[in-house]
Amino acid sequence: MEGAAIWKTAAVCLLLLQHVEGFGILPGGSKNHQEITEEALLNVTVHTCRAVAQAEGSDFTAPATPFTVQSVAAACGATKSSKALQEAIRSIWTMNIRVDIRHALNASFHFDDEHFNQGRAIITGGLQAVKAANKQGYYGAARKDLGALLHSLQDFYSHSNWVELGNIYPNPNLIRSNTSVGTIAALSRATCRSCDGDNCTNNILEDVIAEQVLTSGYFSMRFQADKPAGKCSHGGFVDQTSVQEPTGGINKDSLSASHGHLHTKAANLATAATSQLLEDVRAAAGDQAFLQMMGISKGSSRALCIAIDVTESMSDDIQVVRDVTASVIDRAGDANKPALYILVPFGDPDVGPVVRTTDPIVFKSVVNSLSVSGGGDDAEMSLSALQMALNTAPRSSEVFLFTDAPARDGNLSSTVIALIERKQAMVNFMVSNSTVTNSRRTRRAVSDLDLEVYQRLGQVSGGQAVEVDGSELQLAADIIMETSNLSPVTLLQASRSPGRTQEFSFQVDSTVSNLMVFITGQSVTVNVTDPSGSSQLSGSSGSVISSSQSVGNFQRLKLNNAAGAWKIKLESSNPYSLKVLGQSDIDFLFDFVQPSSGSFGGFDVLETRPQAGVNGTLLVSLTGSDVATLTEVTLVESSGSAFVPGALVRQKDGSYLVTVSRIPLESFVVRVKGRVDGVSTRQSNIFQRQSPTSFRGSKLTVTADEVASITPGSPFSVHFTVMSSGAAGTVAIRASNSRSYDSASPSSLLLDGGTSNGTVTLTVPRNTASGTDVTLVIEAEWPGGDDGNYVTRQFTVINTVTDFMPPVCELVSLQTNCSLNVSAPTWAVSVRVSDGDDGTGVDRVSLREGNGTLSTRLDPGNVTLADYQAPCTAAEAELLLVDRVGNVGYCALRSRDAASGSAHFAPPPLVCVALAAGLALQLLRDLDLQ
Ligand SMILES: *[C@@H]1O[C@H](CO)[C@@H](O)[C@H](O)[C@H]1NC(C)=O
Ligand SMILES: *[C@@H]1O[C@H](CO)[C@@H](O)[C@H](O)[C@H]1NC(C)=O
Ligand SMILES: *[C@@H]1O[C@H](CO)[C@@H](O)[C@H](O)[C@H]1NC(C)=O
Ligand SMILES: *[C@@H]1O[C@H](CO)[C@@H](O)[C@H](O)[C@H]1NC(C)=O
Ligand SMILES: *[C@@H]1O[C@H](CO)[C@@H](O)[C@H](O)[C@H]1NC(C)=O
Ligand SMILES: *[C@@H]1O[C@H](CO)[C@@H](O)[C@H](O)[C@H]1NC(C)=O
Ligand SMILES: [Ca+2]
Ligand SMILES: [Ca+2]
Repeated sequence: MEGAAIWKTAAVCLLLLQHVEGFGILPGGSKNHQEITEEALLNVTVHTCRAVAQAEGSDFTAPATPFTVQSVAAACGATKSSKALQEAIRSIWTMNIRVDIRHALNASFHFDDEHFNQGRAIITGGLQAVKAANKQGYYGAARKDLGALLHSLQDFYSHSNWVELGNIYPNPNLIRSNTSVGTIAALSRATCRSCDGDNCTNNILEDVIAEQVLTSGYFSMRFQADKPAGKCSHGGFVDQTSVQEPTGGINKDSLSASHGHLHTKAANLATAATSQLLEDVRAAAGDQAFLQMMGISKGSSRALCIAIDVTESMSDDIQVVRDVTASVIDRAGDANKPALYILVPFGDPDVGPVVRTTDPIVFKSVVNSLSVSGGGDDAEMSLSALQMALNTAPRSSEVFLFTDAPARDGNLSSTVIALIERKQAMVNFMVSNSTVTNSRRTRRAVSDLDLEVYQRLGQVSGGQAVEVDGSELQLAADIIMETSNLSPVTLLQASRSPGRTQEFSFQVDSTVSNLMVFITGQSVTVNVTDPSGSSQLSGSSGSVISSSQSVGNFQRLKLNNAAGAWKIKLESSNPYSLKVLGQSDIDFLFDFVQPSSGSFGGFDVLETRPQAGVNGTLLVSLTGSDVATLTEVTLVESSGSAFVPGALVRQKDGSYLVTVSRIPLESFVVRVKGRVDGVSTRQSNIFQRQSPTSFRGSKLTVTADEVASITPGSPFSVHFTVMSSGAAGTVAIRASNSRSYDSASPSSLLLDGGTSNGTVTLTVPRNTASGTDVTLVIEAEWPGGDDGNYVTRQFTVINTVTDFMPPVCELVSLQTNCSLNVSAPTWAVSVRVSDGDDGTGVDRVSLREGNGTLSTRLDPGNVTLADYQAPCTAAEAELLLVDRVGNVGYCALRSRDAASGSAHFAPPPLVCVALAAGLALQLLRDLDLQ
């Protein structure tokens, strides 16, 4: 401990802390939270896809081990979902590692200090929220809650003596609320002796082991921390309790930890426990919903989101939207079927309700049944509708907004931009220019100034704002919505205001097809040069441009695919925007992150704008290829050509931490370049991609409390802090939430000494359904709107759960007709499924094992009756019984000795399924026995 001076900086403490507090959070020689989480997620996803394939009677080939995102998506028959799967896994493990940053010193989150019941409550509370959110279809919220609770679950195996007690299975009671975690050592009971120097192999007391008493290491960074007498410490030189008697520690966080000799066992148990919990989540959700949570869908992994003005003047346009929607859905077919459909009708003052469905037929019929009415004055609530659509849409969605009116709620612009940045969503505005006549004159309903609001949002999001005559709307919508079927990648995006003549270049790789150029702006001349040097003007078709269409203020060119360096020259003095899209599997994902300290100290995904003017960090992952590598990441300012290059550090999991020397205050996009190996020519294996979304840094920093799940009925407060790295003064504050719940917050804050605190108080109405997700946006802005920042917090509403018991089954009748002289011998069984008098009720009964047929019906007493019939060759089956809060039970059906007509009916025994790693996963089949 020669480095006592080390304690002088909190930042260094945090850095060191992360090396000891829980499995590592970044890859290294030992297994860390990220690897444990990813391995279990991929495994359970494979199990689920296998079960779905079996149920559909189709073949399933498990991918080679180790599983990768690509190979799992392919095995699931969903190669187009690989980006969404990667995004899902990333959002789960980034929430997992966040626990070490946001709750570093809270023992309960890490099962330190013998906080077993508190730790278990974090897991079971989180699990209820995950199940409730999945049930409502709020998969984004489910992923966040899941990631956070997995951290604590995994820490149990590293920080407690579960491994030392000789256990070879996970502790099933960590994911159940109404059971005992085990015998926890009394506060007065000694559990450890001092280690023999550095050798801690035998420091847990023999009687603790013999009596199977649970203990965990105490941990503190404070000098002279008061550890209760005789207790084990966490260990490691940051842990100040480990120098007190009994010295040493018991954590298994890494191979070099105090109990590093047990690290591998602990990490394997943590992986098995993670799989066990995921299997429980899957059983509660059902296979299809679980796969949706993982981002896997058979068609496109994207959502089709439409916001539409339904006021009187839209009557003609609505028919166009119906037609276009129908043709987009029909053209998509099964191969490109959107994973989700979202519709937000809006007028004035009414907005919504949001329609969310995965069924194209339902969606078409909802769109067809839209009717127009009212609208009051000439402006409508278009940004409120957009806000609602963005809050509902999954990340990386594309939204289409149809209107013929200006935004009445233009003051929501900054909130909408915050959501666009957070969701990395693309918004396209289809504005049909109508006229309004008042007593004196006729004028355009949407003035140039009004249109600018839409244009700015379109540009920030990488979408278009197209203004067309009503008669051209059909054509424009057809052109713009064509890309919704393509899962497009952005190769280049730029805008100039005022316009000027400029040549842009972009690189096309051989994986790209369907090359398209979109240009908005009045009177823009376009000259495209392909890699061979041939050039062509838009408006004609030939060897470079295969087709070109122009409508309103908008042109779309389709280019002949050719890999290599392209150029495009735009000439206009009017403002214009340019976007080059193509179709390719190779794309990228990224987040701005906040390194907690140094280059290996962990990082937290930012839910705010990064700080402008100083260095910044991005976490970038390539998607859609196992053989692509990243060579360059650059921030390119949207309005000019200034750029900031990044320095790349490849991580063990294949992602890249990228440091840039400066985050611009001006709007910028993220551009990546890389190589695909195994592609023939050198020219064609270099790829370029850009973020459709524009971002910006801010000199304001906004931080807020972490919000766990919220119980409806009583107000709760979220504390936030605004800091300025520049001037002092008064900033405007705005807090909004995705559900329009009542909230109170200051309208401004004086940044005295550069910082100030505030509180948002939010009340979730008492009758709110469990699983409802809420996004809170807290914004701070300097007067004049030149600079502003925000922080978002997402949380799940959860009503108090009192039902911890799964449904049970009871035999009603069993008939066997298995005698040999019957041509197709079968057996049939009927069971009654109920959830007990105090239960929430049976939600779902499904077939888990068995190839017979199951039918269920509700009898008058609200009891579910399940009838199962199967051939005598298949004498066993198992039903999955789920109640309304997601408690999962199993019901074994057996016709063991069918020929003699006797039947065996009983709750299934504990069954151990051996895993390849030599571990066993103890399935929770005994829930109803406990
Ligand atoms: C640590 O102690 C145990 C017994 O207490 C002994 O078996 C083992 O060899 C020791 N390890 C080392 C590296 O000294
Ligand atoms: C288009 O650009 C190319 C290359 O810059 C140039 O050679 C060609 O003359 C241009 N064509 C027209 C019609 O301006
Ligand atoms: C609608 O917009 C188009 C293109 O911007 C313009 O040519 C036309 O005159 C406008 N129509 C009306 C009615 O304002
Ligand atoms: C970023 O800037 C800070 C403050 O100047 C510095 O301490 C840190 O080392 C820099 N980080 C990187 C990765 O350059
Ligand atoms: C803001 O709150 C934090 C704790 O949440 C506190 O440490 C800080 O002193 C407060 N700052 C001001 C200016 O009140
Ligand atoms: C995941 O699957 C692989 C390959 O089947 C296996 O080696 C590994 O043990 C599994 N892990 C878990 C936690 O199920
Ligand atoms: Ca109106
Ligand atoms: Ca129940």
